[in-house]
Amino acid sequence: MTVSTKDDKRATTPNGLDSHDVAGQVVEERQLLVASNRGPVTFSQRADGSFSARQGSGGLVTAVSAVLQGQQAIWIAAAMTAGDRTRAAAAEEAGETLITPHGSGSRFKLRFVLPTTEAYNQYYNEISNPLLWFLQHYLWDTPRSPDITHKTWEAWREGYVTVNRMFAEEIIRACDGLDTEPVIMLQDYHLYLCGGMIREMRPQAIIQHFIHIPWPDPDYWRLLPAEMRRAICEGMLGCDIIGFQTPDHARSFLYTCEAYVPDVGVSYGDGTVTWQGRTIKVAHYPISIDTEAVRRTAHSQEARAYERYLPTYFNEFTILRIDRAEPSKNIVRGFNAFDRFLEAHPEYKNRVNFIAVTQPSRMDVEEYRDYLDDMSATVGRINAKYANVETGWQPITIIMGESYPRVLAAMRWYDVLLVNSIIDGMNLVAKEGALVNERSGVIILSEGAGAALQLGEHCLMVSPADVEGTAEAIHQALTMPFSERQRRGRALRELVEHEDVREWFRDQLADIGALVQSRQSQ
Ligand code: GDG
Repeated sequence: MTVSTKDDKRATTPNGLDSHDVAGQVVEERQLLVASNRGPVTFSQRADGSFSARQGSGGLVTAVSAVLQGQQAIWIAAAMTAGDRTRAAAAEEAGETLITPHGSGSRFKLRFVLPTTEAYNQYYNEISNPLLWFLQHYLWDTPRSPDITHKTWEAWREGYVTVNRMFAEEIIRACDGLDTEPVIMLQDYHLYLCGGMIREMRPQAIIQHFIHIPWPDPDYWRLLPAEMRRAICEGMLGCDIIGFQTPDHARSFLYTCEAYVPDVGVSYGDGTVTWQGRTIKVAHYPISIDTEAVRRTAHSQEARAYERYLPTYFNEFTILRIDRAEPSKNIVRGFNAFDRFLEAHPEYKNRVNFIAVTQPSRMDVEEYRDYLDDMSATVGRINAKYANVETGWQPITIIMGESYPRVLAAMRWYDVLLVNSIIDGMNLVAKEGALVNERSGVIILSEGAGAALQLGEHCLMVSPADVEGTAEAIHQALTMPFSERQRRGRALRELVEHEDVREWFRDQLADIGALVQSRQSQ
């Protein structure tokens, strides 16, 4: 088990790591190799041939970039854009194995995996997102989908397996030539097979895999053919430590291994799986945010520039939501709940605005395009129903596009933040809102968000499909006495301040350190 205690979590470096403790020693002695589908930056080539690097969006990149700021880690990612590919080709031509993302302010270096467009498309747009993400967020309308066909199998073999192998091989290349065994930290559902592949090629490897998204019950995994779900579990069991956001998801993984992997031993008490002569630790590490950086960005010049135009969207009361245009975030039901609230409480007409800051996401997947259409159609319907031609009031505005300073600027002023995900690994927006909001805003939080475990007590909790209950929560939030808003707001802020993303990182490293020590003493 973890050997560190709260007391020895002194923050002495930018990462909160102390070379006197186990976590600090790990990074001092060993190279960190982080692998994720999406890299920390995407490259574009300027007219003069030079490259610019731009930080990507999404919860994983936001969190992992934060903890790697001060690390000389190597980040292995798939080249996702034409700019990435050109940058990788330029590096190869120059004989560089590692790319330094100039301008990102980071110390880490990058190595790209370069699958063919076809293989990448099968891995990302046929298996990872429509299949695995949908499965792990219970998004299927099961009487109708999914259909696992020969095309799915083709995408699995030629896409998912192929790209996972490319990642594993690139990681092995990055290990070669290092004096000490590096620490490999795999990220998320795109790389389930990677751990097993690395283990085969390098039995002594130290591998940790963190899953940012939920892990459903074994019954739901049955919707995948036995060969696929078993390959996923066994691939993951190639690791030494498997991390989830919540104890429930960790437990669910143990159940799934017990159900589908032959000859495993599962200890629910210890949180371990024994398989093929090794013991794999399964634990939970709730992710959080880089509180200092989030505050800094929320008050940066770039964010302040939005102070002029964002308030034009606000009203006496402002409800805010911030998400990728993503079915699991339950955006359409959130709009419907607002519609129901206005029906039940017409006295709020003209006085409350709902702002949805939305980033189009995974537009290569049909369900995502359809979902964005559903969002627009719902907003159109609700706005047409209530719009007031005399005052010019329209209840809902969608602000589309990508800008992290803008979302943080908007979070400073909400009265209500709506986070009603169907299910969510954690949900960083809830934590960012809790930290930067300056109006003692109330957070309406889904019971299905991992964040509920830590923040739930001070939020208004809703069941994600409960449109009526969400409408009532909106009313409760808007009529809440200010003193109660303040009390809740303060409690939320303090909670987030005490659970920085560095703790998430540190706790994982401490467990890796303990593992390395126990191996050395054997
Ligand atoms: C996955 C899991 C888990 C928002 N708009 C922009 C932007 N953002 C930032 C937010 C937040 C992040 O992106 C989104 O994080 P979430 O946690 O809300 O959601 P996912 O992207 O689904 O993340 C999730 C997370 O991984 C971490 O483990 O919490 O459960 O699903 O920080 O503020 N960032 C940029 N531009 C925007 O327009 N750059």
